Amino acid sequence: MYTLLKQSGHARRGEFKTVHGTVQTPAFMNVGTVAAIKGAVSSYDLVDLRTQVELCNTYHLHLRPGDKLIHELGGLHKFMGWERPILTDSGGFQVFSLAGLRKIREEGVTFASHIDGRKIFMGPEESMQIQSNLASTIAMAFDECIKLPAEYSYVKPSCDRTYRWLVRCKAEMARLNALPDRNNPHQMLFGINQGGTYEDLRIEHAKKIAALDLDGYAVGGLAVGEPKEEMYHILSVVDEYLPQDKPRYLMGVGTPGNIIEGVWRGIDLFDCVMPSRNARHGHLFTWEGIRNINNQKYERDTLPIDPQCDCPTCRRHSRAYIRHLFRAGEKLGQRLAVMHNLYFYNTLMEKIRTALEEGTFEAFRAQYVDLLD
Ligand code: PRF
Ligand code: ZN
Repeated sequence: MYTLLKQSGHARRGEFKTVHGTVQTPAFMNVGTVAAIKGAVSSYDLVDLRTQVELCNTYHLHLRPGDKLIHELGGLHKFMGWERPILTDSGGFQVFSLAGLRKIREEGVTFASHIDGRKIFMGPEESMQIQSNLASTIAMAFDECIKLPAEYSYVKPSCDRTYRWLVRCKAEMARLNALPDRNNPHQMLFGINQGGTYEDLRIEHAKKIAALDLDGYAVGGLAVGEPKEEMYHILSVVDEYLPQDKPRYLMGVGTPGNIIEGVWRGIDLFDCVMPSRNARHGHLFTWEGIRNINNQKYERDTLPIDPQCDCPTCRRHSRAYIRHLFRAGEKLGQRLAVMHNLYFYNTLMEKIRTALEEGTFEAFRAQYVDLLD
């Protein structure tokens, strides 16, 4: 259940109650695709990093180790030792971005596994069944994420089909939650708005999915190749059609600047591989801008990555040490860098929440939106 605590323009400070605890929003979900954060960051590290929600992927976990096994072992929370909320993405995006040769039909999608090429079918019912076995806190609807730019004549029928898939997802989730052997019989379902960059399709789709009274709503199909101004425009367009009393999630976004602009336009939840992926390449976020720790100039630098940061890495280690670890190819370098970047993103959200509470978000936005983009 979502409670709006304070609104400033379109930006929202809220609280989202789940069976696995309450999420303070706006929040950033940390991506652990295969039930692991890349860079050897554990569930107990995530507690230190003040992570609120972890995101895992239906597609990957279905292929390996298999959702039936995770169900037998008591669900994803128990399996990975994480007690706070978990959101699972539906496979809708991964099937379209990772899998080989696919065929889309009304029933669902046939595709080849990126692991062994094995042919697999996934439709709305299969996606819900897998996510129900995983027993995540929040399941995402099975959708088609369209690559942009795309013709109206492609987007319109795709969007209509994604709506019909959502109706099937809702019915299947209700059926699954009523089964006697579920590890999370209170699993929530979020719908996903699609429509490319076509305003009329976005609005029509948003209205139709809002009427289904789901637990939350995502805006999908953005940050897939369009200029960021187009993404911001679509967010402003759909804002008034998404229910005020439900959380809104912008999928796969983004830079700190994108997040600030998303919050500005009424978004509550975000996820992105950027903090962990960039960290693994030595690209570190700081309150002074982005630093590449591989740079020669850090050779003798005894300061922490960010003097303003009190993450587990910055509390103990110098830039010189982390640079050395990267140059020596030590995995520890990546781990320390990922911990810092995730902590940075979680702190960014905390600062946004405080700014919203104190009525200073407009100034915060002006200060950081370009610095952190
Ligand atoms: N759909 C799903 N997952 C997603 C997206 C989407 O459109 C995106 C788009 N940025 C990221 N992850 N199911
Ligand atoms: Zn730090």
